[in-house]
Amino acid sequence: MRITIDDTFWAPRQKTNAEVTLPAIYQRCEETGRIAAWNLNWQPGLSHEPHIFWDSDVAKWIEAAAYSLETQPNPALERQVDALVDRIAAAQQPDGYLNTYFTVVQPEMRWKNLRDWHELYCAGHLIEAGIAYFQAMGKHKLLQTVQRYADYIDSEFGDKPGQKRGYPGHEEIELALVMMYRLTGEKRYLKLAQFFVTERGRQPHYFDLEARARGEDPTDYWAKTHAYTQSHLQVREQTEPVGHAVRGLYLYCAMADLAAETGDAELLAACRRIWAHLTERRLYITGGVGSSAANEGYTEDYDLPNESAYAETCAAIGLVFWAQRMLQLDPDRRYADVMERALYNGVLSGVSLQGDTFFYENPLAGRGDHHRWRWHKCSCCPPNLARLLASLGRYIYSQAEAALYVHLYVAGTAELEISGQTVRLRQETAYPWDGAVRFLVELKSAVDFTLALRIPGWCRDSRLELNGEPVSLPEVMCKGYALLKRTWQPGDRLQLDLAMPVECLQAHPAVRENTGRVALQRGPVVYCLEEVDNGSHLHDLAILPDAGFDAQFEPQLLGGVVSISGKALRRDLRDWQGKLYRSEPPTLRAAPFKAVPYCAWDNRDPGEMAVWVRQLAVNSCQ
Ligand code: FUB
Ligand code: ZN
Repeated sequence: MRITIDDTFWAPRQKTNAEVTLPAIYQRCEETGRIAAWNLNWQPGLSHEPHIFWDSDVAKWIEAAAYSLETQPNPALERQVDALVDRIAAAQQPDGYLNTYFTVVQPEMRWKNLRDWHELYCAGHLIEAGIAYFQAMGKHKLLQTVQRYADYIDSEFGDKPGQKRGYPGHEEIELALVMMYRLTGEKRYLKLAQFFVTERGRQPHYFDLEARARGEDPTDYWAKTHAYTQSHLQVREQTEPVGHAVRGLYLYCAMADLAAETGDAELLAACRRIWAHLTERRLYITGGVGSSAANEGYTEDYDLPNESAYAETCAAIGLVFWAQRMLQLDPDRRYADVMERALYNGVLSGVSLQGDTFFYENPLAGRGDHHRWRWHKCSCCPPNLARLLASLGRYIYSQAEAALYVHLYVAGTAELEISGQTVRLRQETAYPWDGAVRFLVELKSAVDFTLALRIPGWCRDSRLELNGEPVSLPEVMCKGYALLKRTWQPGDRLQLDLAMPVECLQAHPAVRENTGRVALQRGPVVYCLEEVDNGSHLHDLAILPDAGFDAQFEPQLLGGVVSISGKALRRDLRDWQGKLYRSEPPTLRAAPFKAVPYCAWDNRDPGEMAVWVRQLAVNSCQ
């Protein structure tokens, strides 16, 4: 499928990604030694000692560059990638091994600590980069290099005599191997992915065995539990998301991929159980995942603190990857709804509007001291964001035989082959600021197919017209999609109208911090209040039940966003002079408020921020 995006929301971000973010990441990789590491000439005493996850940062940058080159040719960028590919290929060892850290810093430790070190994780990212660059530009060099590496890994790991029965502590390679299988048709890559996934959590536990082999006591494991790496149980027995969020999400992606390729119903069932648990009890309203910094992951059900939310950008991205895979297996809007929530909120907040600074954690409240950084020692998020933004087109549609699914509303075109004919679907919309979407079906002659349009879960009033005639939505709905099965004619037109009033969302009563608070959402966009618009002490502001929300598009604000204003109350601080406690009720004063999209926060003067805001009680007791 060939996708173009020419809207006013994502297209500018893709442009910034290509023109600012990609060069910025490369420059920072260069400044920190990540590029030079591939020369394999680091020696003790020199600065920029390679780190165990550096290769993954560079690989993700190549992957992002590949997706960007696919849609926006850029000879200078292409030359830069080619030069880097030459360095990487030259760094490959005679046996096929390819890792900067374990070649120059600790060569004697190769494959000795799969639990904590990131060899297989880095390998996975390199494989993804090789595939992406080949698919984008038709260039084989990196693909051949990483395929040789995958073959070497295949010879080292498995259940044959002499092979290691290990698997990665940080999942990633599994999904990359499925991609390699899909590209090459070579079953050995699929089998290796299957091995890594199904071996996980078997007893005796591989990570304990290798700890003993290193002379360590496995009970001294710093993370205390194998749940940290989702290896506390075999994957088929797992029922909830545990441990480090990004690791888990990459594993669930691979489980979904394997279920798709092999029809493994148990893997799919495990994915569905974990998905339900995550989305019903552990998901931030922004699509953020993993509330705790201590394990970069999950704690308990409904433990969703705002200010200390970890919600790593990579985790929201991992959720998008997984949602997309679940959608391919089962086109059910529950997956697309979550994918959309993460994309418009907790993913996009990870990068500044200028495109050159990044959040690692994405809290839902702040006191003015949390800001995006130019670079972080652990810089997994920026290139992850860059590769997702550059490949956004892949998330908008999917094709299932003679059906074209539209999961996201983004102006642009999709061109695909159905029953031997080229079908071109054009979307025109100002989404997410406006819920009106026009479709134009461009064909040479009539074609039978199903066009499936997602009616988002957040939308409570939707209308659809085909060539000016109303379509009865209840009659065509299936799992949240309006299925329009017909013989499409050249020039057929559809008009979808999704009402998007401002909604006050409440959290489950078990989410302690959000008691008495609401979050504002309009369409897929979650809002927040910032000090720059509302003054400080945001905790004291209370939205009125009849707040009179007014949503206005402001072209000059934050690159052009819809802001929400309304009525609130605040306590008067002036009559508290000299007192810490008192018995008189507070004096309340009217305080109009203004909310902006969460994804755009921290792009102006620093200050407090809050997604969840107090609301004066709406209902009395019954
Ligand atoms: O360890 C590699 C990456 O760094 C993980 O995916 C992130 O969560 C961060 O820990
Ligand atoms: Zn990250």
